[in-house]
Amino acid sequence: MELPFAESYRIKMVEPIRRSTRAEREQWLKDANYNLFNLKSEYVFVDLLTDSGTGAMSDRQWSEMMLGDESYAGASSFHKFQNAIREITGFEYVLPTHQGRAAENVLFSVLIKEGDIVPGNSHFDTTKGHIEYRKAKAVDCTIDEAFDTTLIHAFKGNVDLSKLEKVLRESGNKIPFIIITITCNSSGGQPVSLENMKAVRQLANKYGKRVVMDSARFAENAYFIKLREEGCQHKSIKEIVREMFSYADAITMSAKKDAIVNIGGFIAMREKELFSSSSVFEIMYEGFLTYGGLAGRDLNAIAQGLYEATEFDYLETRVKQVEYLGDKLLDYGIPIQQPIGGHAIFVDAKRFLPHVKKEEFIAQTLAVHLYIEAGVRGVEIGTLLADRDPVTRENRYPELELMRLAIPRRVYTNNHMDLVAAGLKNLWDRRNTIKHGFRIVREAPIMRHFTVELEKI
Ligand code: P71
Repeated sequence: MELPFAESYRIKMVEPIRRSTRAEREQWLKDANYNLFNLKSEYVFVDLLTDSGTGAMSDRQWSEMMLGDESYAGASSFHKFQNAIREITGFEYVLPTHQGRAAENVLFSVLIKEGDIVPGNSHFDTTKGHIEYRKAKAVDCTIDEAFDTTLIHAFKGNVDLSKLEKVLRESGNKIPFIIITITCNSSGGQPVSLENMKAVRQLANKYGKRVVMDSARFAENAYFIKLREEGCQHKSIKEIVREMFSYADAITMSAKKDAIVNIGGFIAMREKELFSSSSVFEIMYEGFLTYGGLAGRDLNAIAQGLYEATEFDYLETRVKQVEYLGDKLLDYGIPIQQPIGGHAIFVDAKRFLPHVKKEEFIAQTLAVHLYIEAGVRGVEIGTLLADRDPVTRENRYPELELMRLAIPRRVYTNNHMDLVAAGLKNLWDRRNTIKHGFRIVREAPIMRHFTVELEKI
């Protein structure tokens, strides 16, 4: 008999979680104004809100926490952190930040000014937020294939080179850099190929532009390259990562994803000049250059996490669990973004709930029903997240209405995945009874999804 696949780790510490009744969940969610961000986490059984900062650190990472050097300046922890980043990414200059969006804030403070245009594959919402906050514009140049959830394509995160070149040709003087998000979260945790990164680099060179990579899930991206890209099967993950980053000038990183820590981030770059100008904002917003909003122990845990996350066995276990859930949903006939991405399952809410109008927040409606059905918390990646147009203040209706089920790293077992799949299957079986969604009662002027208050229609 062929031996089945099994996790490349065992469990040394556990955290209890509690089941609840449907009646309890209905009341809790009503009290939370139907916003899943407002729920107490103890009201959630399986929490798939995000894979960000929710991972389980290894015994080695916890050991590193104990070795943290908490000196204000020049801590050994910073040097460990810097060495790990230099070794793994190949970038010389490193600035720690408290998380990914802080890295964006610091770097974009140097690079973006009012009226600028920043093209890339689907920008993540905090990235877009930091671009728009500076009265600049994010232009989505993702390949069209990404927006058809049924279409199988090995690299649905790829940049459409002709869309990119058109923007470069027409608005070249307003473009400070091109941004590639790896993996592309907004299109479903979909990878970008090495070939595509190289081609973007060549276009950037042709027009004299920088390339920045939003690298939150760079290791998962490298795993897909190893599996899917011609000529990469025999390369190690670490070799692939070095090649990926050889096509970038700078990276922003949310270490809460592929460094498997609960908090942290960084910027890494090649140019000394850019480092010097970023350092000014680093000190203003984040802290001194050798800690940037983090404790020494956090820097140590990130360094160790980066080494672990770029091991093939870890990545295989990680991505296979996401695939396990996705395959189950596909067996039930549930529409999800395919191929299955690296960190999450994205359920196609428009195809799941065809009776709910887009004005009534289709993906949010699905997420609310899943919580009530099974105590599982997903997140809306749809109209609420897409927010209003900053100029017209009209709702933006994205092509895809998705409910994301993000899988924390090394946290849940496949029994939990079975429960999630069963909850969703129950909803799928009675999908025709769900006809109405929600209306907004209160919302913030930017990044409204975190705090929005809703009522049932
Ligand atoms: C995710 C998150 C975290 C999040 C953000 C908004 C709502 C809910 C959860 C964060 C990312 C990301 C990419 C590609 C930058 C950030 C910001 N993602 N780039 O997917 O996915 O990093 O959270 O550390 O500030 O749940 P940060």
